[in-house]
Amino acid sequence: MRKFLLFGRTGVGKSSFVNTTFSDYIADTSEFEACTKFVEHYAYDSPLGNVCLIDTPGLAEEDEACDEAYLSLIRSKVDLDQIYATIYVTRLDETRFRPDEKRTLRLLTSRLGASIWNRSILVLTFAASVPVGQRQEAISRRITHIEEFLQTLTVENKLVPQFRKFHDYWLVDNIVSDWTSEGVSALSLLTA
Ligand SMILES: Nc1nc2c(ncn2[C@@H]2O[C@H](COP(=O)(O)OP(=O)(O)O)[C@@H](O)[C@H]2O)c(=O)[nH]1
Ligand SMILES: [Mg+2]
Repeated sequence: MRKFLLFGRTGVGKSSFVNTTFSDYIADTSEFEACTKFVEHYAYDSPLGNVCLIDTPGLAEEDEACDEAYLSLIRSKVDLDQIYATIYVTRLDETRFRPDEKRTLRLLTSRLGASIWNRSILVLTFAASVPVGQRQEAISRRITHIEEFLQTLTVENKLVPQFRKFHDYWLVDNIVSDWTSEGVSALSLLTA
């Protein structure tokens, strides 16, 4: 069973991604309040293979103390050695590289260890919210911001292993289904 650990800020679409992947409403999602207060394991025996997605509480929802509590919860509920890959979820349609995202990346790295990025996938949600003509530029900008930040963070703090790049990048829209004609199912990527 391949286990994937999802993390990212509140409202970026982590729980929705679980639903998109399993094509069923199993993880609670919410427009108004962060609703994942627990670390939830969703396992699915698919014809393509057995996959487990671990949904976690959204970070950067309130203050840093709240984030610390969520990270302790993740540490106590998840055996990081058993994780096949981590999935960092963030929105494609944010134009600025926001301070709360930097803080989230810094906290994740310092509390869970730089090795969480060893085999990590960057999932960019809200793809349909960016007009087609601007999508490629938005993708490059988001990837560059996040990767350069993690590279600098691990180098300056002498963290091992040094971050280089994400293993893979997936463009997702959890709500709009007809935004691209080139889509493949998330499940096929997770089991590939
Ligand atoms: N348009 C659009 N809305 C999304 C997408 N992903 C999530 N949402 C919406 O954003 C809100 C927060 O999503 P949720 O999955 O609860 O985020 P989480 O806090 O990261 O688990 C919900 O209202 C979702 O319907 C997406 O890819 N596109
Ligand atoms: Mg959630």
